[in-house]
Amino acid sequence: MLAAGLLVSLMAACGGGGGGSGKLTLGFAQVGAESGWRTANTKSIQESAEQAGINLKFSDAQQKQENQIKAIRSYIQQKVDVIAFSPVVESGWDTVLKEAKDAKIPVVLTDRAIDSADTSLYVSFLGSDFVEEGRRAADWLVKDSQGKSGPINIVQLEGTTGSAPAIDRKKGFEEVVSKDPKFKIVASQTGDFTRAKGKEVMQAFLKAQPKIDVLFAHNDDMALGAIQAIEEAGKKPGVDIKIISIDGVKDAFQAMKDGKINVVVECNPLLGPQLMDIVKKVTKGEQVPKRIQTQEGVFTQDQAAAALPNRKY
Ligand code: GYE
Repeated sequence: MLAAGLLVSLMAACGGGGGGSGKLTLGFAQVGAESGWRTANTKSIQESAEQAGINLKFSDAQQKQENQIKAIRSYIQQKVDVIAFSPVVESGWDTVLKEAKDAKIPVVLTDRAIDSADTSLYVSFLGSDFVEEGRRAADWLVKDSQGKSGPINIVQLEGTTGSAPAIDRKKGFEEVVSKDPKFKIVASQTGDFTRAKGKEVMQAFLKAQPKIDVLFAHNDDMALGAIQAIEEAGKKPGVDIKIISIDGVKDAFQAMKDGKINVVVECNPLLGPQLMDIVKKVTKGEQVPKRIQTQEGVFTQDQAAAALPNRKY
């Protein structure tokens, strides 16, 4: 009886659902749940918000820009303290970000950038250098192909059309391989960053292309889907077709350990702690850098087994 009474009075004291608690509210508009990278990114944001005592409003746009715009508008209406989002595509954000600016709500771009000329529409960008990731992927191939005569036929599985990582990884990779005419990109198509699409497009590549030496996948999930297609076609992934991927999720490390992926360029999804830091700073009126870049590495098969137990995503 006593315990029950205490519980009721405690609940009464906490009434109001956290409103007026003085907690900061962050509205986060996520791209979707398309990849292992994205799942790790979402988890990092949710856990870090909790740890930082920040009230998080979270929405999943299912990879559709119109859903993200709706979510951002609803955060503006709810008068959240800060809006953060990972833009599904690069362009088409000016109108809604202008609305946020007029409402004096700071916006933080997380993971993916936008191509707007008006940089006053956001306070900070937090994420990776995708062009550099593309270059690193190609650098590995250049080294691995030393002394080999061409043509070396490459197929490319691109990320979501119009997204910053798809545009930039393609740019960085092609910038490097185009310097040597022995490299030929014989097919390049989007697999939308998913396993299912990666498999489907790789199946089509295998049917259409008489000789494929290398697959460059813009993310691990597409590479993992493509591995299934390659095996079903009776070929050995990592041997008959060399595979280069980006992200570094555990499943890709396992595939490297198994000899099926040759190299992974790391892209860190654990952006939550840095994001919460930025949220706290901007709401205090402190200056934050316009661009905050994450530190990342490149992993090859011989490093995969040792690195796997320590992977955090
Ligand atoms: O590489 C991919 C995800 O924007 C960096 O999005 C991110 C990319 C990541 O779907 O797996």
